[in-house]
This record gives sequence, C-alpha cells and structure tokens, in this order.
Amino acid sequence: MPTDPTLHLNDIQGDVLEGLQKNSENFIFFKIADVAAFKLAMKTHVIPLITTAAVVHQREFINEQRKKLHQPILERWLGLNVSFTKDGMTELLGTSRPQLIVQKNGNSDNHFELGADDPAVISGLNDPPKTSWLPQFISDRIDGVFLLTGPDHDFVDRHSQLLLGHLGNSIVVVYSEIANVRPDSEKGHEHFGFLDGVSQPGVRGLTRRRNPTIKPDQGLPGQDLLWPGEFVFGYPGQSPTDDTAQGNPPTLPVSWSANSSFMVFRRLEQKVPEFNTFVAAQATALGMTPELLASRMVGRWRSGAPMELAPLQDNPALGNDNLENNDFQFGGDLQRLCPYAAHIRKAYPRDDFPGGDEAPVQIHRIIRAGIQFGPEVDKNETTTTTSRGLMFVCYQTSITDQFEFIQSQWVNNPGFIFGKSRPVGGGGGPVRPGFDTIIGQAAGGGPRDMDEPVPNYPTGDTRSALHVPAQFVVLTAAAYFYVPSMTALHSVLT
Ligand code: N7H
Repeated sequence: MPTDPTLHLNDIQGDVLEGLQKNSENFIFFKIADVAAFKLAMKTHVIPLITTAAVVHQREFINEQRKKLHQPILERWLGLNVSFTKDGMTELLGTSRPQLIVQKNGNSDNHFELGADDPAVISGLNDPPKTSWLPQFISDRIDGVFLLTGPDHDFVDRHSQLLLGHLGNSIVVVYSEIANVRPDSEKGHEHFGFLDGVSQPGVRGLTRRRNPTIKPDQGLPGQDLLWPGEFVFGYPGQSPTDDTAQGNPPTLPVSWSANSSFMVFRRLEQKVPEFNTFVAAQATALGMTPELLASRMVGRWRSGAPMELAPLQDNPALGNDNLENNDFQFGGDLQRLCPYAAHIRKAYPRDDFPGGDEAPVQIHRIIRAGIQFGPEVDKNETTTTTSRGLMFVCYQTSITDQFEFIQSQWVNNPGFIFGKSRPVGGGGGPVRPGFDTIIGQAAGGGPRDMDEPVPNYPTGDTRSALHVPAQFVVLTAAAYFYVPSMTALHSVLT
C-alpha cells in the first residue's frame, strides 16, 4: 500500500475536501470597492472567522459519533470560506500579477483566467447564452464570493449581516442568495426528489479506509481513494496510466499556491413540475412506471439505491446504507441494469472503459459541494413559477480536465460511453448511448435523446429511446473561483 501524503488541513479552506456542514448557505457575490479597506477588514475581522478543512474534519467526526449514538446534532456551527475570480485576483495583486495557468497531465489549463462567461467556455459547454443569465452576473464585475453556512436560514442571515458589517464599504454585494436543504423527509434530496451527496471521491491522507487489508485503495466500499493533487495544489495527483499510483502534482506558476483549489459555481434551475409531467407522459407511452423511468435517467432510485444493484424496484435500505450504496461497477452491464446514458454512469463511468481500465476515468473526478435553492413546489404549480434548483459547487485543480471535461466530453456527448454494444440476444451491434438527460446540453439548447429507457432485465431485446425536447436543468449563472490557502490569505492576498 503506498504511503499516504500528509495533508495540511489547517491551511486548506473547509468547503474544499469534506464540505462545510450546512442546512443553509449564503452565497455572497461581491465586488471590491476599496482594496486597502478590504484587505484591512479581511486581516482584522474576516480571516479569523474562516473555517479550515481541519475544523470541518473535526466537526464531521463529532457528527459521526452523534449519529452512532442516535443523538441529535446540537452544535450550531458557523462556516465561512472566501474565494476570488480572475478579476478579484487582479484587484488584490495588480495587473502585473502572475496568471493562474495550470499544467496537468500534459495539458495547459487557462480557463480560470478566461472565466465561466467567456464565449469560448460557454460554447465549449453548450451553455445557454449569457444574455439569459441572472442580470447581476452580466451587468457587474464579480471579484469574489463568501460562502457562509449554518444550521438554519435565520442563523445564516444574522451572521451574513455581521460579516457585511465588518466589511463595510470595502465591498459592494453584487448578488446574494441563501440556499437551504429541503425540509423534513426530503432533507438531503435534490428538487427532482433524488438523494444527493451519495458518492464522492475518497482522498488519500483524509478518508478513512473501512477495510485496509482487503480494500487498501478504497474508503467506504466502492469509494476509490484518489491522490489529493486532483483537488488541492501541492500534492501528487492521479497517474494517468495506473489508477492507484501517484502522478505528478499539477503545477501553478506561483510559489504560494499550495493548499489552494479551483471552485466551479453554477446556478442550475430545475423545472420540477415540467420534469414530472414529461416523465409521467413518456412512462405511459413506453409502458413503464414514472418512478422507473426517472430512476433510469439518473442511475439511482430516489432513495439513492443504484440501478446496478436494484434494477427494477427501489430498495430504500440499500439507498441508505453507505457500506453498500456505492459498491458496484458498470463494466459488465450492457445497459440491462442501468442505461449507458444514466446521469451517474455518464458523470462517473467507474470501470466502464475498455478492459475495465479506471485510470483514464480517475483523472476527471470532482468533489461536489452543492445545496438546493428555492421553495418547494406548490401543489398548484404545473409550470415553474418560482425559481428553484441546485447551487452547484465543485472543487478540482484543473477546470478543463475535471468539471469541463465531464460536462463537454461525457454528459453532453451522445457517443460516450464509447464502443458499447447491445447484448447478442438483442441483436448485438453498436449503440449510441445518447445524452445525459438530466444535465447534458445539446448545442443551441436543442433536443436530446437517450438509448434504452426500457430495461431489458434480466433478458429481452426491446429497443427503446427517450426523446427529450427541452432542458429540465437550466443554467442561470456561472463563475470560476480560486480558493486560496489560509497562508495566501494571511500574506500575499491581504
Ligand atoms: Fe449530479 N440528480 O438529481 O439527478 N447527481 N446532478 N451533477 N453528479 C448525482 O451520487 C443532479 C451535476 C455528478 O460518483 C446524483 O451524490 C442534478 C453537474 C457526479 O457515482 C444525483 C443536477 C455535474 C456524480 C444527481 C446535477 C454532476 C453525481 C446521485 C443539477 C458535473 C457522482 C447521488 C440540477 C458536471 C456520480 C450522488 C458517482 C451524482 C443529480 C448536477 C456530476 C441524484 C439534479 C453539473 C460526478
């Protein structure tokens, strides 16, 4: 077993690896109005409030202990992180600052410097035009974002006011939105109703191995351990040819980039009533239940149970059990269990490459840290009248090789997963898997299709296709951020 790297958790901001503990989260997007005053306020009042990965790790441990003892979580923890766009970095360091361009796996990634609203980035991802984004994201410059988390909406609101009081006129808030986990039994489920936060990459040096002797390269069963350089600068990354070996650390041209990361933010509106109506009508046409159709689009049931292990019927006990709900592969399944185009199969194909080689997959992973925004669907709402969805957040060391690769090369690519065929009894022959019908985007917002929504399980050769004329997940704002280390916050940046 290779020796684990030592992670400097005190120097890494807390949302990056394990995620700030949150029921509620304010996203405060700001423009720096007075650089000197901003730096002073940060040094004096704000940086001491920032939650590090060490604190998050400790809180996670306490939460786990309480869960084991069936005790409620009583602590009312405040979480705070800060990160900057390319414009914010220029404000803080001047126009002659070094460009944050990353060399990783032989590629040069300058997309942080281009930004999420660059025309080339927008067209590369098939994103909707900027003119359809929230006006605040196109009418003003965004220099940075504070992520402020807590146990409930009021707590987050109150602490946000205190934070803004510390910063005074040094910033202008360009846009802010408090997002909240869904209520009661929907807690932990995104707005279409599916359990979220089930599968995350394990991180060597942080994630505990449940079975170190038998599964030395996994945390929880099925959770592959990755080298931390995939998510935080200053550490070895994944080898592109061997899924357990360490590769070169990604490089940044500045000496103070260790323990920093890149954050991708996307405000993704979800058209929930429209999704439900569409799924119900298509399920009738295809002769299946709406539950089964929606779950085959996602690759998991609403409970979190994976189609690979529960192909025809939900199994809530399995969905809830983190010792089992990730312990599966896709490679041997010619989409009898789970469609090639299901969201989780497209976004993380596991061993589904020729020969079961996982190395080419593990260099395109992300750590997700999103939260739901907007109200519950009203019982009279048949078309979306109030904006709701996912504040999508993910961390990585290369935006082009990780988030953008997944979006543009996998989920938006109807040919991916490549080289797939049908079972011989089903006529054999090559398959075009189609789009990820949850988040995949066709050029110009065009229609998408997906192969084999109807399961041929355990046998059968019914050919079916799902035609999806509209997007049920719509991008309404996006931005790329640099998440500096605590050292950089204390020194060069203030
Ligand atoms: Fe996805 N959904 O409800 O369908 N996602 N996602 N996602 N997603 C996952 O494993 C969803 C989005 C990934 O390791 C689950 O936590 C919705 C973007 C990845 O097996 C569910 C939206 C991107 C995984 C959803 C959305 C990804 C994943 C299963 C937008 C990146 C892990 C629960 C509104 C480009 C796959 C879980 C794995 C899981 C949904 C966005 C990527 C239920 C509704 C933008 C890598």
